[in-house]
Amino acid sequence: RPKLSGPELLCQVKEKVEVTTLTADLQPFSALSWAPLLLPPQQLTSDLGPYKSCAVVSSAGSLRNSGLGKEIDSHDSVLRFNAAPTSGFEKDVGSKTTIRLINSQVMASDDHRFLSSSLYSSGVLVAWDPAPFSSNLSQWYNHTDYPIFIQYQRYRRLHPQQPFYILHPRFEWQLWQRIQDNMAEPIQKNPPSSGLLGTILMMSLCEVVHVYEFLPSRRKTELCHYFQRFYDAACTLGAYHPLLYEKNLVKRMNQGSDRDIYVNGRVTLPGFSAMNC
Ligand code: NCC
Repeated sequence: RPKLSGPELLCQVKEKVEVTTLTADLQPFSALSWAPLLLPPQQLTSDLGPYKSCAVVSSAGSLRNSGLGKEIDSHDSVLRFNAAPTSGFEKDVGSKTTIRLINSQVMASDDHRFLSSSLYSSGVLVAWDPAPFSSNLSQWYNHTDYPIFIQYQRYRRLHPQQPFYILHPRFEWQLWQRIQDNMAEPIQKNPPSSGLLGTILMMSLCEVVHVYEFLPSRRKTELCHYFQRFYDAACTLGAYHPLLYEKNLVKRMNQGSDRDIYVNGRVTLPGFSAMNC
């Protein structure tokens, strides 16, 4: 199989990965008592954006002492992940949060206090759960990895005004397939990390996307998160998620310079709307 160039890879992702979210009209949700009341009527991509410039802020330890906060906040829309805070870390990660992408583990675990913590109560929430490969929505609904739908219902009832979407599992696996088809070896059959899901999500909403410390800069460290004293190289290299392959793909799609990665931990990607395929 020929190795695709950066622009070819970008176009392939644009053509083959649909950024979709669950809507109230979808089976089996349309037939459940809670879902039509609580799930959004429309797709996230028809409700949000388009934005000119967007920032995706990974949670990597290498953001510490980066001084990137002002630059990150200068974007029209900023995406953050899971329990990553801004308070106390503004100098390095900024303070604007437009969208927060959370995995179902965060929604379900007691330590994150998902239902009550103020961390989650501003901006747009987007959640996802690792669905089994090639399962349909009903199979997944009956066997989610973590209780995403129970927590979603609880949260929506407590915060009825806050926009809150759930990623369609088809998006996870279409993106996984792009990684697999562009790698020479078989990769683990687990969905991509929140980092890559969020990056592609933003490419569907923005003209240009800057991703921070997904490809580690010269500040690369075993510190897992910028906000926690916990060290594990697997946070950067991956274990459950095919993270190293995700990073390989993003490196190939990057339109910025290698120096930009090295100095600023910054990758530049075009939004789908700005691509000529
Ligand atoms: O760590 P996590 O990810 O919340 O980080 C968000 C995204 O940032 C990128 N990252 C993070 C740390 C690092 N050193 N390098 C990085 O490149 C990754 O792209 C990552 O996706 C997740 O993907 O949802 C993940 O969530 C955590 C955990 O569930 C949450 O932080 C809540 O505690 C997972 N950790 C565990 O399950 C122990 C992690 O594997 C993936």
